[in-house]
Amino acid sequence: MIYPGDGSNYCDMDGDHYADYIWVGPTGSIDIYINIKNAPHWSNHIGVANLNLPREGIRIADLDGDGKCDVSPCRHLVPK
Ligand SMILES: [Ca+2]
Ligand SMILES: [Ca+2]
Repeated sequence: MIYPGDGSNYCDMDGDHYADYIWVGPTGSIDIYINIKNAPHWSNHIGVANLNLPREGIRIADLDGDGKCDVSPCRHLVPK
């Protein structure tokens, strides 16, 4: 997966098959806006976590195959 430098990500977080919007801040804050199927509107902001990592070290993908995206810190990807 190629990680966009601006922190914008689209991935299905709740398993409804519609991509949700995930913002990863420069220091690893993660905010989710669920796709409410009423473009261009999104759900209210859901603050999830702050991983205290540069965003380059965070990947979002369905890692366990359950149909919902997962957030994975990858410290080895953080530039030194
Ligand atoms: Ca979704
Ligand atoms: Ca998953």
